[in-house]
Amino acid sequence: MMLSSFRQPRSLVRTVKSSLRALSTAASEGDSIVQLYQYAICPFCNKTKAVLDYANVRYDTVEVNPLTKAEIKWSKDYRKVPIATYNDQVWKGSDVITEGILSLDDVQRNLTEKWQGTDMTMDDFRDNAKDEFWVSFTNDKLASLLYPNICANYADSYAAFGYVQHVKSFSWFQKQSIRAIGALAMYMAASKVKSTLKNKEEEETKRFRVVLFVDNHFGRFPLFI
Ligand SMILES: N[C@@H](CCC(=O)N[C@@H](CS)C(=O)NCC(=O)O)C(=O)O
Repeated sequence: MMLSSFRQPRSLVRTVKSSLRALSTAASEGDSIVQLYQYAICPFCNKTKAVLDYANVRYDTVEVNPLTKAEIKWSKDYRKVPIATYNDQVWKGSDVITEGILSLDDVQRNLTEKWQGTDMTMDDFRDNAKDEFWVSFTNDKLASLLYPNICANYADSYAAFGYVQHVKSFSWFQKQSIRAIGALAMYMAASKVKSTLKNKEEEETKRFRVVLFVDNHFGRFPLFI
């Protein structure tokens, strides 16, 4: 990087700071930041954040009110979380967001640097059997069975929705209503999932416990047995 020798001290400090920021974070062509619309306890959102963190991408989260979804009212055709925006792009769903992130030049550069001295490549990272296994495990097993496990009864479900108390953008009334109604809705949905699984995997679902964490390229994953 070239610095003008006549630069004022304050602007030099600013330049160094922003250079450091650029080195330590990958996301951003310009100063754009990925905006991630999420529920804090949504497994797909947390899976996406694991990718963002691994790739050292700067992002802001916007907590979506699960009762009104007012924060994503601009998205008419896709009403789930996570959704992410970056510059003029909208990425709908965790896998699309992951692909969007991995297609950014800065991210690719940063990851390639991170893997120096290993045999990992971008192509390998995006498409290999081990990752495919973990992505489908997360989507099909972990994500779909997490809610039935944390919302197994109303008390557990109410406890799981305790996260709303920490969302600064929600009013007192929103916190109480999301917690009470959300917990009931998730408890009912969880019961439905459980009865669907009853024939197939009843015992397996009941026995699910977090027993160990497995390291993967994306970070740490809980493994249920
Ligand atoms: N295939 C999607 C699934 C996303 C999903 O099902 N998200 C749930 C929250 S965990 C959702 O938004 N459900 C609709 C709702 O809350 O009304 C992905 O990978 O992102």
